Amino acid sequence: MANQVNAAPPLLLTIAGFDPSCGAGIAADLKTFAAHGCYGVAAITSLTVQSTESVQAVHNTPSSELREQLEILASDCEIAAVKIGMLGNRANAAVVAEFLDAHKFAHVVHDPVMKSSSGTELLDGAGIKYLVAELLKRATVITPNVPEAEILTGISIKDIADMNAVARKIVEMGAHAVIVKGGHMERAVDVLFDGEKITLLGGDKVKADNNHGTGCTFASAITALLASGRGLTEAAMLAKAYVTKAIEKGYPIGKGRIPLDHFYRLRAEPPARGIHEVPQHGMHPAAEPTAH
Ligand code: PXL
Repeated sequence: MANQVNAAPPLLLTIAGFDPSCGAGIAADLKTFAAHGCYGVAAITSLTVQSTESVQAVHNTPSSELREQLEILASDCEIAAVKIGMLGNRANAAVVAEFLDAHKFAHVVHDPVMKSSSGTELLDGAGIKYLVAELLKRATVITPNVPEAEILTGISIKDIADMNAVARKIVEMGAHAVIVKGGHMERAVDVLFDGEKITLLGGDKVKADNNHGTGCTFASAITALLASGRGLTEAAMLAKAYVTKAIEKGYPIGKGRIPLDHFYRLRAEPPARGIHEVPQHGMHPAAEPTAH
């Protein structure tokens, strides 16, 4: 038994920022990977100072350090898929492009994080330009929310028809596939365009205003599902179902925004059967544990 080597599940890499309250960023990504039966590794683009209430500061990782983090992982592990989140600035975005070119991963899911919900900049202006010019085309799928899709394309979005137009434009701009997330709209419909066909993904709108980390979680769930062999449409649908439920089951941990419950599936389980406390005293002598 001692020499047995267990087979590893898919190994996923997240390249994102760290949120110490662990609702968004790297921590949300790793929880999502684990909840989908995958092993996550991480390279940190930025250390944020934040609580559930606000982002106080952002300290981007020096790009040479980010490069070292990425290369040591790639030289050691077989990475099945990559999820990209907050990049911080252009220098770190460029390191990521160089890394993707050097390794040609099977799946790259890019959540183009630009601002925190409270409005703090999480990618600088030059970084946004670089993302459009260089990173868009390196992703298997990019997952902007409505404000991010507006910034990427310069088109303002009022309804689902606009979301369709924006999705088509993002593919024209070089993306292989895009999911424009409708969480900011009246109806939470996501628009998926894979270069051939538009698919609308409907779902219940849950108390999304007060939640933190939904975008990170959605992109990470898609990453895990693609690495586990699902196609893009199926992965997007299952990821949306997972995020919706994780929002619904979220509980407050501080004074501000509410993180998702990434492990609601574990908590939904009834207690394991057959486990009980064994009384040691007052039993029939024949059932008493042997005295030493
Ligand atoms: O939800 C966007 C986001 C992504 N990554 C990090 C964040 C945030 C929002 O605050 O802090 C690290």
